[in-house]
Amino acid sequence: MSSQPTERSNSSKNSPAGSAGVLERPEEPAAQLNEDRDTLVKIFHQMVLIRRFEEKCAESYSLGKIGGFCHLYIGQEAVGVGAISALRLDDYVLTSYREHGQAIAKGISPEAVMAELYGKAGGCSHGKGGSMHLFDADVNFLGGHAIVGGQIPLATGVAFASKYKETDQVTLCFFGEAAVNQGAFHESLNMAQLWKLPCIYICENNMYGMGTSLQRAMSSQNVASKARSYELASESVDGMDVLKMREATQRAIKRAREESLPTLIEARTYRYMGHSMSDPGNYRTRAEIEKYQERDPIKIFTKTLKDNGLLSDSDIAEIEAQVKEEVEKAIRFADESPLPDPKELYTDIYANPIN
Ligand SMILES: Cc1ncc(C[n+]2csc(CCOP(=O)(O)OP(=O)(O)O)c2C)c(N)n1
Repeated sequence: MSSQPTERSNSSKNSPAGSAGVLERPEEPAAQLNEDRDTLVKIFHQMVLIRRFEEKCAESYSLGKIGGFCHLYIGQEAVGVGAISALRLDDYVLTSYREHGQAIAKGISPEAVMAELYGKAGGCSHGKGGSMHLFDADVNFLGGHAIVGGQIPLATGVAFASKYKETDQVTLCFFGEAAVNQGAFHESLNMAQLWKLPCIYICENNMYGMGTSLQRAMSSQNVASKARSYELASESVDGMDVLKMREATQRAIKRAREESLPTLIEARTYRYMGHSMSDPGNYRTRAEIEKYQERDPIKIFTKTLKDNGLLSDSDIAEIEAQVKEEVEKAIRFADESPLPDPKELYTDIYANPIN
C-alpha cells in the first residue's frame, strides 16, 4: 500500500443529503510548487478554459442548441486536469459521461467537443455520440461511457493490451463513487492486481450519485480503503487541488510504468451543478454548495500562483481573454458545422483494433 487513505470526518455520517446538514470534509493545506512556470500556467489556462467552456455549454443547452443529456464538470476540473497533465501523449484515458473537460485536457479540440455536443458532423464522434460519447482514438481518448462503471473493465482490458504488447503505456480510468458499488469495479481491481496491469483507477468522489448521497448508498464510505481487499496501492487526495492530483497521478504512473502495477486514487471533489442539466438539485442545500465553492479549484490554484509571484492580475485577465476567444471559436465552429449526412447512419459502428 503506497499510503494510508485519509480518514474522513464522521461528523456528517448520520446527516444524509436532503436533511439540513452540510456534508463536511477536512480542510487541506495547499500543495507545494515543484514545477516550472510554463507548466503551471498551462495547467491554469486549461482549468479556466474548461470552466468557461462548460458555462457556455449550460447556456447553449438552455437555448436548445445542445440536446439529450448533458453532465457538467464544473467544480471538478482539478481532478481531470491534474491527472491528465501527468500523462504521456500516448497514454490512454477512459471515463464516464461527465467528460467534456477530460476530453479537452487529453487533446480533443474545444471545437470538436462543442460540435459533438451540438450533434454536428464536425464533432469528435461525427455528431453521432453527443455529450456522453466523446471519443478520439487519435489522442487515445477512448470514451465517454454512459453506462455507470462500464469504462472500468474496458480500461482494465486496454491496460492488459498495453502490457501484452509491452508498450509501457499507462491507462487512466475515471469514474464516480456510485460506480464503486458495482461488481465491475471489484472484478476489475482484482484482475488488475492479479495480472499486474498498468491501470490507474481514479474515483471522482463528488459525494452524490444523481440525487443520492454517498451516506445513503455506500456502507463503507472510505473509497480508497476498498483497494485493500485486492492488495492494490491506493491514495486519497484533495481533488480540489490540481497540483496534489498531478503529484498523486505521477506517483501512480511511476508505479504503473516501472513496475506494471495498478493504483486506486480517490479524489475528494464536489460538483456545483446538478447531476445533469435537467436536475434541479433539491437533495442538497445552497449552503452546502457555497461551502464547497469556497474551496473552488481555480480559486485555490490562483492563490497558490499569485502567492508565489507566478501570476499577476494582468496575466489572469490575458488568460481569460484568450479563453473567451477559444470558447467563442468553438461555438462558431459548432454553429457552422453541418448536421451528419443520413448516409453516415451505419458508419463508425464497429471499430478497428486500436494500435
Ligand atoms: C449501469 C447504470 N445504472 C444506472 C444508470 C443511471 N445513472 C446515470 S448517472 C448515475 C449516477 C452515477 O454517479 P457517480 O458514479 O457517482 O458519478 P457522477 O455522476 O457523480 O459523476 C446513475 C445511477 C446508468 N447510467 N448506468
